[in-house]
Amino acid sequence: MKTTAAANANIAVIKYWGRRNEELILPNNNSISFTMDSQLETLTTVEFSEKLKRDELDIDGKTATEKELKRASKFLDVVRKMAGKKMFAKIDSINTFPKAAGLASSASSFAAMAAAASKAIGIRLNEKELSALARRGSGSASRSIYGGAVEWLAGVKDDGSDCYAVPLASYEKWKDLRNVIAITNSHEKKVSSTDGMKITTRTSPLYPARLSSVEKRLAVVREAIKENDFEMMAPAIMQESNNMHAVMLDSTPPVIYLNSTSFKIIEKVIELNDSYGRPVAAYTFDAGPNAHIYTTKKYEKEVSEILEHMNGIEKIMVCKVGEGVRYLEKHLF
Ligand code: 2P0
Repeated sequence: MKTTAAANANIAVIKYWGRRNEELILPNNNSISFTMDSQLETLTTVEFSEKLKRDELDIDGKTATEKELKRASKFLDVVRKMAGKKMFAKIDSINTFPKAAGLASSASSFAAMAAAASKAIGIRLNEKELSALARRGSGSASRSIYGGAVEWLAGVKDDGSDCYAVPLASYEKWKDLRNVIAITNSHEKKVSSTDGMKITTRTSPLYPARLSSVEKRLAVVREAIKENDFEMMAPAIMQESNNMHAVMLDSTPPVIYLNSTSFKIIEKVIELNDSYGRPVAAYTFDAGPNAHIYTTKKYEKEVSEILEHMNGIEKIMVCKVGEGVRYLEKHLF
């Protein structure tokens, strides 16, 4: 059966950086994100067929590279094993935003692919099972199954059976939250997250300190999400981004994703918060130089205007919090 699913990217406020199991993609710590609205969306159609000799993948209207196809096939092998079937699949996937620009397209891609492929092959999964399946494609994809605020539980079991995401708050509860995104470089990143994480966990002397300090920030953000309190979580969001980029820089070779514009944006957000005497905005950066400035509806315009006056920014987008994975009637082929 041909099946189409849509999923949105998520932007973490407490980050996943480092795995305890590479093959099963089990992280070293819990992470928390907000799922974005459909400006950062992936649509994916999957159809399994006895007639195909291998998996076929098109991304954004073009035949995927061998590397992309290999990664998708490896993921589909997990789905085939779960279903006890051997058929190959035809997949079409489109993104509404640039691939691998640090906008977490692998999260929306594998969340959509997990939903479409599992249904297309005939297996029924609940949300936790779907989240655990999406995780096998890309760790952060486990979080894009749900809308609103989401926590991915690292779990403790070796087989990963307690490693999946759970919803923390609906998107209605956080409807006034905004992510003002400043694209400072839309080119594909040089070091993949997978490689960057390995370098950090193997070589950074500061990494163990990150793992012990992240628990405190997780607790603060969890509480703030429950209380719907932006000011409570804003300092923890910025500390968390700084901490992750600090252990990246502490690695050998250093893993550097931020550029000079990213640092200028950090300074501007600090100045803005100082001018109010309280945090009205919080920056966070993923494995890329693009800034995600979380703020509330009230300060969205002010944050955008500050960015509009800066050099080195290619594009500004304002995202709201969005919904989780969903199935669509209309197919891409
Ligand atoms: C996160 N990132 O929690 C962290 C923060 C980037 C920095 O999850 O396998 O997309 O390379 O596609 O899951 C990016 O890693 O990993 C990520 P790969 P993934 O959002």
